[in-house]
Amino acid sequence: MGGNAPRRHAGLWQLAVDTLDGNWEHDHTVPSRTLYPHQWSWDSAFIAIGWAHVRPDRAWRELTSLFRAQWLDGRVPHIVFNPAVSGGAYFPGPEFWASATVDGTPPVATSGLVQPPVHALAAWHAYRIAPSADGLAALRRLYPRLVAQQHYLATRRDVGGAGLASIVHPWESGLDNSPAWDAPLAAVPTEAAVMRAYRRRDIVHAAAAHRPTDLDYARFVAIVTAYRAAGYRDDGLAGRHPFLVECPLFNAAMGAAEHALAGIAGEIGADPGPHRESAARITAAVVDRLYDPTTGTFHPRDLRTGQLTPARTVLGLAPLILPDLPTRQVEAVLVEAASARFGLAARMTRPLPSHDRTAADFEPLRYWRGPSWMNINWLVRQGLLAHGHTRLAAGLRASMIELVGAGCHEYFHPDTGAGLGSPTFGWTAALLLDVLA
Ligand code: 2M8
Repeated sequence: MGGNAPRRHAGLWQLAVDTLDGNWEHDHTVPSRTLYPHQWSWDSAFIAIGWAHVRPDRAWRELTSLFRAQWLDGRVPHIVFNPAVSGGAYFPGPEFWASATVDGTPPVATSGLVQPPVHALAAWHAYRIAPSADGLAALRRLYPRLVAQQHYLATRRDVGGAGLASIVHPWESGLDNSPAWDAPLAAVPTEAAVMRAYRRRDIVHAAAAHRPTDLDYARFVAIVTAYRAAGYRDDGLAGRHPFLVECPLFNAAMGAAEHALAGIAGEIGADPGPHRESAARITAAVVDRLYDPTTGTFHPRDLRTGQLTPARTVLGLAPLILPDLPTRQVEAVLVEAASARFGLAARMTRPLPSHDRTAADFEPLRYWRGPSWMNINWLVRQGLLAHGHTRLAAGLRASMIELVGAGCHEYFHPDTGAGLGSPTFGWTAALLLDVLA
């Protein structure tokens, strides 16, 4: 496998290609053979971007296989289970989700949750990396499915009624145990949360101190149990569901998806107009609902209390990926990003951490509570480029390349750069290719 390896980083490029190749599994790429041996939704989107640089055919197969598992209501499940992998290899496995018992689900077993809708963005990005007749045909096939995904989120998940999608589980944010979820999670009934009739598999493969806690898992399981008991239906969520939050990253992804869909629509001869209008509405709602002028950053809104959650996590920077974010918010987010909390600079040693470095609950080793992750840094870099901040984008890029020098780890110690979690992680490899190219 060759690809357009930039000479200066030929070794790193090859490492990333080998990592992706090692994780390739007939029609998708696993995030990690040990920790995550199935297909994950937003992982596949990021991974498709990497494949576009070296094997565009795989980029399209990756997205196509994911969308083949789309539910009739338009939701794209966050896990598509590989029937060839033992059900016990990952918890919670297919039996726990029991998707086959629900109407409108695909023949393959899936979870019932979603993840940030970065797929249109990824498909459009992948196509521009590797435009071709096959790519165009893939875009045509994907377009109605991407539209259905957006429709599901914009309608059934608009629990707050203000034009934003709610997530019904921290897993839907992709930042599972972020301090952003501490406040809403604390309200999840603990009685249900402490019953543990299951065995975690993650801590067989990764250090328990680098993963969510047992209490986090108990609550994660309790929330899925509630959603599953209602057949994963979304009507009446406000009256019965224990976790309902409007997340800035999730909704920024939803807005960015409309911008990407406008691009795709233009390319395939569909009408981009409605996508531009939806994008403008989502951006306005993100600003209106999730921006806090007193902190100068974005926060998740907990629909159960109506309040913004207090933690200043990296989620707050994500709306930068909205190309039509007003200048006032762009400037405010840049101040937040450049502060001691996150350390963005034209010359920076380490990429952005996942949580405010100055916070008392900053944990440099624990998953989404401090460590640096390539996908979030990639998204922020895209946002910087979209708003013309090329020097900051270059600084961030250099720090990302330096970070992954030690290997395509899942996440990294935000100070030492030591690799954490899976050592051969899909989206780290894929997004490294994108920033190197
Ligand atoms: C992590 O989440 C899964 C649950 O979905 C887990 O911890 O088992 C998160 O980092 C998530 O963002 C990611 O998509 C997934 C697979 O890489 O792992």
